[in-house]
This record gives sequence, structure tokens and C-alpha cells, in this order.
Amino acid sequence: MVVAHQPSNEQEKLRDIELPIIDLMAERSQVSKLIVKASENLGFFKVINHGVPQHVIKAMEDESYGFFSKPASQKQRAGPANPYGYGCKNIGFNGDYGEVEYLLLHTNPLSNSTISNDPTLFRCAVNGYVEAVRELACEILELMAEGLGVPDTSVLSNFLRDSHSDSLLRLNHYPPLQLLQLVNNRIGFGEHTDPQILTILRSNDVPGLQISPQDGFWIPVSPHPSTAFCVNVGDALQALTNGRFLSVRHRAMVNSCRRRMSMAYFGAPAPNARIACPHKLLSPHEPNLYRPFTWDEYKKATYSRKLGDTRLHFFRVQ
Ligand code: GA4
Repeated sequence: MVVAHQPSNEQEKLRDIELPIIDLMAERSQVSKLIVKASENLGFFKVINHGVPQHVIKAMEDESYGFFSKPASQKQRAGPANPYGYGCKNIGFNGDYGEVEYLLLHTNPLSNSTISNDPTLFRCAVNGYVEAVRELACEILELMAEGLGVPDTSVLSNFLRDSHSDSLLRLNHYPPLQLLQLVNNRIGFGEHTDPQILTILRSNDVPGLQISPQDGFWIPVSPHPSTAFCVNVGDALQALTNGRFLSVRHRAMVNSCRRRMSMAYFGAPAPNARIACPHKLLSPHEPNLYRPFTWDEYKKATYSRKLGDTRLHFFRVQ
């Protein structure tokens, strides 16, 4: 049974809008136009016919469920999430808290061997999954560059293909609602924007994700179709498109009687990569909104603040 979404604050309003579902097998120029439009309007969209094999997704999901089903003492052996490892309820380093447990893995390379009883199987599942979703993220970034008319269509995907890319995989596990009814805290992961370039999210069929393209309004994202990935623009991509694409605030609520599991790949640049908008997207009428910055600089700004704080405006040209 799915319980109605409960706004935690009376001022908040829920809106029933479905995210665009983009078929990646459709005609290429149409696909790139739809992706650009969705990235400009909502910063979020879903993709189907994405080419990530079902068995690769299943292997990762099985490992993930296996990990979260272990006793706490065993999961803690993979922690703390400082910044990679197992975390429970505490998020980041500045006192943020949510009804979630998670595993944060650097994708480059995967080194933690205390995660599974069969580390080889775990490593194979993660590496297979990461490789496939990275390819998907690169394909989407190339479609975005084409749709924007940028001459070098690999200018965005090159950030993720860099062997020093700082990309992450995050596995989240949200408890079912009945466990929380007494404490009445239904925030699984509080509102925030993703700092990276692009996020590719896969979740089980339990709802919980909400996005806020406009202050005070939240749109629940349905977990359907079950074969889809949810894609969203991160802060670095907002800067790389000079504010044309939107990095939109989102959160995860705990609002179902079933447990929710999600797997997020955060495609990021290498630490020393320079984030600057391509000239093609600038003009005398649309001058640079952001000064160039490195990913390392942006990451420092991110980790020194709270989850819900905005950070990109610190990099705006005055
Ligand atoms: C949000 C997106 C990713 O999950 C994440 C998060 C990171 C963390 O959980 O350690 C942060 C958060 C995220 C943004 C602000 C800082 C850093 C927690 C936090 C309070 C892994 C990321 O890259 O930024």
C-alpha cells in the first residue's frame, strides 16, 4: 500500500506533473531537442531504451539489497562515510540528518573489500554497473552538446571519461514508513542540489523522490516506468551551460510502507578539471554568469556547507 505524500510544512504544495520520458532509441536530433528542453525547464527527465542491460542492473541491485540486509555491525565495517564508506542517518560533515542508510563508493577505482562476503562478486557488479551508467551519462551529455549546438560534442562527456574523474556511486536504503510513524520524521534525504555534472538514478518501485523547480512547490516523481533511469542536471552542468540548464533542488521522503532502495551515479570532473562555459554558449547579450573554477574548488565549497545550502552563487561573476 502506498500512503499519500505528506508535506512536512503547511506552506508546501505538491503538484502532479509527470517528468518527460525520453526514448533514447528515437530519432537522434529529436532526442537531443527533448533532452535540452527538459534540462532547461525542470532539470530532470527519465530515459527509456537506454542500453544498460537488465542483468547488469539486477546484479547491482542484488548486491545492494544483500549489503543493506546485513547486521549493523557488519555494515559498519565498510564505514564511516568519510567521505567513502557506510553511513547511517548522518549525512555529510555538518550535522545533516535523514532517515536513510547508505554506501558511498568512489568509482575510480573501487578498493573497499570489507563490503561483501564475496568481494570479487561485489566488485564485478559495481564495476559492470558503473561502466554501463557512465556510458549512458556520456551519451546523454553528447546529446545535450549536440542540442545546444556546441561544435565539440564531447566537451561535456570528456569530463566523465577522464581517468581521474571524481565520479561516485551512492546506494541508498530508506526504511518503510511504519517504523517512522512514531517519530514523525519522514525526510529520508533532505533537499539539496547535486554538485556534480549529471546524476543517473535508478530506484526500486517505491516512491519517495520529489523535485522543487519552484520555491514552495514539490513534484513527486513516480518510480515508473520501472525500466527507466531518472536523470538530473547537477550544479557543474548548470555552470557549464551558463545557467541554461537547471540544477534543481530535490529530496527523498519516506512515504511508503515498503522500503525504498536507490542507486545514484554522480558523474563528476577530475579534481583539477576547469569548469568554464564553452564560447559557443556565450554572447555579448549572454555574458559569463560564473567565473571559471576547478572541481576541487567547488567540492571544497560543497563539503564545507550544509546539505540544503546553495553554493553556485558564490561562483557568480559580480
Ligand atoms: C549531495 C549529492 C551526493 O549524494 C553527495 C552528497 C554529499 C555526502 O553525502 O557526503 C553531501 C551533499 C551531496 C551536498 C553537500 C554536502 C556533501 C553531504 C553534504 C552535506 C555524495 C555529494 O556529492 O554532495
